[in-house]
Amino acid sequence: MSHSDANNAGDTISKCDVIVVGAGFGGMYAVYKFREMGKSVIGVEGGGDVGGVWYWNRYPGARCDLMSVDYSYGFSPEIEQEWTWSEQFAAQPEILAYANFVADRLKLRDHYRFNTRVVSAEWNEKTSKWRATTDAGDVIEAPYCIMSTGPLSIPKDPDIPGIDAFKGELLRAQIWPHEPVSFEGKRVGVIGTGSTGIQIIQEVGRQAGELYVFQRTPSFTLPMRNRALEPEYVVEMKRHYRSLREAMRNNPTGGTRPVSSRPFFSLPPDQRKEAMEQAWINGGHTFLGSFGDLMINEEANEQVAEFVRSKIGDVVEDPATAEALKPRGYPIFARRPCLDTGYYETYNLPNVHLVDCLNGEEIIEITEKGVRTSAGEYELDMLIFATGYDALTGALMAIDVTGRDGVKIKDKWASGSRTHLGLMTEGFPNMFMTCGPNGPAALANIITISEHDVDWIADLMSHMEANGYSAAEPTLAAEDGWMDLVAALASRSLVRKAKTWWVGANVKGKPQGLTMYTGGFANYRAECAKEAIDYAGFRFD
Ligand code: N01
Repeated sequence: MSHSDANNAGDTISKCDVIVVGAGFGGMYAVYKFREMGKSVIGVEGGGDVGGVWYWNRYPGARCDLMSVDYSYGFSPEIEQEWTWSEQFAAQPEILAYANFVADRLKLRDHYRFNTRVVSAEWNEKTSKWRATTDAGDVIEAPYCIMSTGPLSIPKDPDIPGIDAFKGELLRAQIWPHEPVSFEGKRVGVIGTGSTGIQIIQEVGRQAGELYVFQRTPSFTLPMRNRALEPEYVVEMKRHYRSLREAMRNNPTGGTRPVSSRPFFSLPPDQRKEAMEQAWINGGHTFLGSFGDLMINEEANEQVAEFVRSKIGDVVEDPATAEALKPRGYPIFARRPCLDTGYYETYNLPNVHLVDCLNGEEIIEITEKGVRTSAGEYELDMLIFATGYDALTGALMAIDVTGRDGVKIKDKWASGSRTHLGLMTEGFPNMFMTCGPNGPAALANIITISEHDVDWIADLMSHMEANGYSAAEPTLAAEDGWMDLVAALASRSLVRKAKTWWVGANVKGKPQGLTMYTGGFANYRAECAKEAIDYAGFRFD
């Protein structure tokens, strides 16, 4: 069990074996796993309860675009049997209910300090311990520190002057109010047309008096084709969970989505068209499962992009609006592909207006009354930001992390994140990340990755304890090797060709580039397993 001492200043120092930062799916599993290993664990979470991004993202229409069978834990056969998903793609309230169910069932809340943020973490070389300080002034000491801070947890406001001037209701998708919000009869503006904006627009467009969508870069979105799960199917799914999980672990996406090795141009044009029509009918991310080279063959990618553009043209009645909604200038799937339910149809409603901020009306400022573009002022009662996150590294960089020899993570990563396997960074012993930068996070199922990462960390801890080591960190050579591999894979991927949070382009001054591992989850797992054979890339003390 953890215990507390008084420090010199008279404040309380809590001591434990493992500090876990975050109560999203990664942090929750970490708390469970290390507790089951007999360790004392203290978790710290900024939100008022468990759920991570699903605790905060309560905006209308919030829903996961991975199937619920994929987007759930695989470590507990009991939980798999006890929990029943109602839809193929679950909505935020159901996902949050699931997180709460798991927390109750495994008694995870007892370990957490909620409404509390870690503001600094410092490695003490003499004691081989991390010392974390929270915004409540508490100090926690432990040999191990797990950063389950999430790739999408630091909201990003748009870089538009005048945000504070707006006198109407200003809402941020990433920290949506807990109370119900009414849109009825209101003039609502939305800035942001990524996955979040698309979900909000298709929902609020049907409720608001008038909806103005301020679109800078249009996203490609594909039909979700969500459905209720029939009880007979749920029974089948529960019976086959073990083999489904096994398949997920061996899949590049960390999910059950089929993958294809079929090159686009291996089929004659009419059969390619047929395959695309079928993918459109099937919905979800099935395009990526229909052809194997869409992210490396630009011409193949463009043909699929043009197919989707033609579908937009079929749905949207006003030709100018349809044209403005058609994404151009970057490869399809290089910006996070979205899944929607009637998104393009929303623009056929008389109260929904697209403001094309890319090829017409640039946003100049936010005013007391609304949004001023180069064409004039839009008066609004409510303005919604769906403008994304300081992603991948933002949450870790928001903590003042100091490693060996006083080196700060924000200095070490000033030109970009550097890790070994996305799990650890040289100079920061015993600090682990789940879904960390330079891993496959964002390109594969986050819950599968989190479970994998926590299990891998647990194995390393067991190895250290079996050998009497108190500190472990990757060697610089291992880190260099990993970063070289990440860069080599990235150089082939079309993902680098769009300006998105995936490449750090959405935050001013952030180092740019594709530094996620693009080799797929199954290969990532194999790389991590290879390291765990002898930990040749590690230095132990
Ligand atoms: O954020 P984003 P998000 N003026 O960064 C616009 C996951 N997710 O919250 O591209 C005008 O993708 C910006 O425009 P531009 C998923 O992984 C999943 O939507 O910079 N516009 C862009 O349109 C996703 O990728 C699910 O030109 C401005 C938008 O804001 C990730 O979260 C649901 C602007 C930001 O898009 C993040 O998605 C929701 C400005 N000054 C989220 N500044 C599902 O599972 C920014 N924008 C379904």
